Amino acid sequence: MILLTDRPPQLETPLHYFRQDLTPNEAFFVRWHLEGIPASVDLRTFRLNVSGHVRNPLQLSVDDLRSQFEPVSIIAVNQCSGNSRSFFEPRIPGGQWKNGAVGNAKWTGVPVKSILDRAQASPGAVDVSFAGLDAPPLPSVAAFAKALSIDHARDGEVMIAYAMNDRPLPMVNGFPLRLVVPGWYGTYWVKALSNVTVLPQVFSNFWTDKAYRIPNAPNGTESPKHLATDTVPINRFNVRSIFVRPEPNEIWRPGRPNEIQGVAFDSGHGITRVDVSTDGGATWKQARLDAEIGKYSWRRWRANWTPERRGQYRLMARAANAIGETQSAEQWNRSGFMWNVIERVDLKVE
Ligand SMILES: Nc1nc2c(c(=O)[nH]1)N[C@H]1C(S)=C(S)[C@@H](COP(=O)(O)O)O[C@H]1N2
Ligand SMILES: [Mo]
Repeated sequence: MILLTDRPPQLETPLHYFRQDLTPNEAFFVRWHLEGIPASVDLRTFRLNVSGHVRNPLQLSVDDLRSQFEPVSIIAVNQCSGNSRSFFEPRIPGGQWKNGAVGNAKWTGVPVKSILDRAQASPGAVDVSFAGLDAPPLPSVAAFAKALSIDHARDGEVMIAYAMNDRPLPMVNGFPLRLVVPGWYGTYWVKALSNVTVLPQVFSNFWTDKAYRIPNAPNGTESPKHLATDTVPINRFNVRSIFVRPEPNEIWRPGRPNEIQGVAFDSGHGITRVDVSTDGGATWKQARLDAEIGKYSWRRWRANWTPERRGQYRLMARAANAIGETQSAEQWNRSGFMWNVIERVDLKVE
């Protein structure tokens, strides 16, 4: 793993792990906001509390979740809003992620809908908030919590996961429970989830009102000289691809056949096409797509290429989805969120 900060821990996944469709638990990226993260959880006493605007408040153990509800599994990409932040120009403060603040895993758990049905959320419910076990260092710092609209929380896909790739969640990825919000940025995927609160009004805290907002403009873009005044909470993934091979500054040999490889994903419409250029964008050809393994999973793409001559090459990749959305030519916002500029990687042939 690539260490960005140690308190709180922020760890980036090295690219070579993306040669597998599912990112191994041991190598999954790690992002926390607050230093006071849980280091152990006693399952004998741990309870998930479901309360607020409900007729039947619940306290559920992890065993209750495993034994009393029908499990569901989904393969889904979890990506940090700030993935690839280091590529923005002008540069943006904050975690200088390259492309590894993302991973694809099989999540197993219980739909939030089933839990809200059992808790009998009252009519008039507006939002559902989700909070975890991590604690702020000072009373003046807001505890980490996020919220979804009641309709989103009840869509049957948003789930409380107790397993990742068929194993318990790693401690740093939210043991024993985390929220999974398919197609939405990682900030909503609350880890070490302990409190679900149904609210009769719109949820509001630092993490929704001040942080994790994007310009209310196409692709969340604004100009450094004219910052947007109208902003909205970050939400669904845009379309993007990532080069898996070659890796930056890899050296390939002239005359030798090679496979260029990458992954692409969006918020669930499905990747339908990826185009690749080996000459800095002058010409493009269509990549082959591997079979889709889930609409919220990433999809692998490949292109054969035999570099003829020695030299420096710029490879580019541009993914498109089923509703015709594609990657941007340029993009900037003050937080360094939602990077989806047409991917590029430089490689030497010698
Ligand atoms: N409790 C809690 N959950 C959290 C966070 C946090 O700081 N505390 N960070 C969020 C952010 S911004 C991201 S990108 C994802 C990262 O998930 P991972 O560490 O499992 O990769 O967790 C989310 N869930
Ligand atoms: Mo994030």
